[in-house]
Amino acid sequence: MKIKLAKFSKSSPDIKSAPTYNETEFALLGRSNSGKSSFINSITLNGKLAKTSNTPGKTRLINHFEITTDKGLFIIADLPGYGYAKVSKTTQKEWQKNLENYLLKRENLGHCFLFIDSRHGLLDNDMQMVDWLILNKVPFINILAKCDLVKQNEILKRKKEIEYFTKTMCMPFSIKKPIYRDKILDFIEFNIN
Ligand SMILES: Nc1nc2c(ncn2[C@@H]2O[C@H](COP(=O)(O)OP(=O)(O)OP(=O)(O)O)[C@@H](O)[C@H]2O)c(=O)[nH]1
Ligand SMILES: [Mg+2]
Repeated sequence: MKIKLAKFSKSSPDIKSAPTYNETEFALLGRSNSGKSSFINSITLNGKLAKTSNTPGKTRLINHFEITTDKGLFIIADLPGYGYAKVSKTTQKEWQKNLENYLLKRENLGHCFLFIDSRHGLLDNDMQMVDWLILNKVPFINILAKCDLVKQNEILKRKKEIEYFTKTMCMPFSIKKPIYRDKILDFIEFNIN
């Protein structure tokens, strides 16, 4: 599958103000700083499309992107990262509720991509997210992000651990290694209408 055009659509605070689409949407989910926005830039080969940062908590709104390919259009939703330590527990809970509401009600949602930093593996709040996704039957796969920062045997170990715990596939990814990009695009192509 070839990307023809990638366009930012809109930032929305919640599902009510989000743009509606008939096309399949992939929602990026995961801790703050796990590499979600960088993934968009890497997949679309457009380094400036989504804002990335060394400071966790960069993405605080739901950002939609429309991606035109030779196989049709698909949507990416960049969701606010969870586990951002610098905000109060009450605010974190509010964000989490907002996130869950989005995932439960978004009609064109295909799969969630759950981002896990390969250096840390599944942390407590990731496990809670996984439990919630399974309980609510929200389809997801895992993205083992920043794979360039760990050794090959570590990648395999983490991948196995994650697949065992989540009972769903885990795809390694790195913005520095094009081979992973091709595999994700194959997955998306297979899952768009
Ligand atoms: N080495 C390496 N660094 C990465 C990779 N992906 C992302 N990063 C870095 O990790 C940091 C965070 O990336 P973001 O894409 O902004 O993370 P995010 O998940 O969107 O974070 P929030 O918006 O806070 O939820 C940035 O400094 C990126 O350059 C990767 O594959 N390899
Ligand atoms: Mg981000």
